[in-house]
Amino acid sequence: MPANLTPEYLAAEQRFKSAKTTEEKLAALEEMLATIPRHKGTEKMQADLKRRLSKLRAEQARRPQSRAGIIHRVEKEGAGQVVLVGPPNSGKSRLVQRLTHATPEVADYPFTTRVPVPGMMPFEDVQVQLVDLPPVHPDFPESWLYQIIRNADAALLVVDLSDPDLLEDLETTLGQVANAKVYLAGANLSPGFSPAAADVGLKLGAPADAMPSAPGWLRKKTVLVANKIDGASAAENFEVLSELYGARFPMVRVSAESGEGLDQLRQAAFDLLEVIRIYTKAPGKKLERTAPYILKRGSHLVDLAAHVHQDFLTQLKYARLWGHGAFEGQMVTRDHVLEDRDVVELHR
Ligand SMILES: Nc1nc2c(ncn2[C@@H]2O[C@H](COP(=O)(O)OP(=O)(O)OP(=O)(O)O)[C@@H](O)[C@H]2O)c(=O)[nH]1
Ligand SMILES: [Mg+2]
Repeated sequence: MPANLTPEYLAAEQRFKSAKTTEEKLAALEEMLATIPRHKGTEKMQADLKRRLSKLRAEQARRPQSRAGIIHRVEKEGAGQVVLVGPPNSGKSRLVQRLTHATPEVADYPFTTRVPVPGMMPFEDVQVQLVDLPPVHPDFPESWLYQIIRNADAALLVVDLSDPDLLEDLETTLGQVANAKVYLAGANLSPGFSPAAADVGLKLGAPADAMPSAPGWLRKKTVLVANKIDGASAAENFEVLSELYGARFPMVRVSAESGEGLDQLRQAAFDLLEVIRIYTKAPGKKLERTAPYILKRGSHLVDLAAHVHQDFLTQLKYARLWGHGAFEGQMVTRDHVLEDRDVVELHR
């Protein structure tokens, strides 16, 4: 079976080959594992990646930390990991404080946050992991910050609408992530991409063009979060911002302070992940939508089967489906494309 490796995977592999430090190797391997297509044809490769990862991690743990300084990383949890990226003082920590149970420090001066602070954001029946980060700015030149951004599933780019230097600060942030070969943009150009943000009526970024085509670049799906709409000159600044960046990013307007726009932000963060929630049911049992499996959008019945139990991969005969565009309990086969909130009864 052909492995059908994605451009993301190949770029990560390229970075692994040119990596010099253990940290760079680890980050590249993690990305390879995250982006390798999950099917039978890649099982050996997946296992091999995991082996190399655990060997490197062990090596790293044995080394004294003093020389390289402390490296931070954040294990993924829940339906997916969304990092908050932005200039100093834009309200990233306040947002994470409002949306999760985490308690990052919030202060009215820049460079408050020095380490990543993850928190789980409840959204309907799942949890999305938000990660508060230090500001993306030349004065905080820690390479682990960019590794965390590269490794995340998606990003919220948070700016301060009351900041007189809003545009300059935003460009500085974009320049910094570009140095790390990360291109933040709303739309994904891969075939079959269905614009997530359209679900919530967001203005969708036109497919942006500007990502350099040089090897090693990584596109990170991003929503531009215009924070502090309660602040001075916010309305005018938002106008300017949407004119300049509306084609590149879907945008949401929020106030972490008043809470305005936060529901839309929750929806946008979930949509960015491009996942679907699938519920299983045992034959003869009641239909309930609890404890969903999380799968990539576009997944097939067989992907769910593999998630539920390895045995189903070979033994699955058919399934019954309750959900979109199907009549109740319709029989479907391995190639059936699942949709968000489908309920599936597996038979072998
Ligand atoms: N008026 C107003 N103030 C806000 C809002 N969101 C955050 N702030 C204030 O802006 C300041 C900075 O907020 P933080 O959350 O610490 O900003 P940050 O982006 O985490 O800053 P760094 O950690 O330095 O990168 C604090 O004084 C917050 O209370 C908002 O929506 N409206
Ligand atoms: Mg902060």
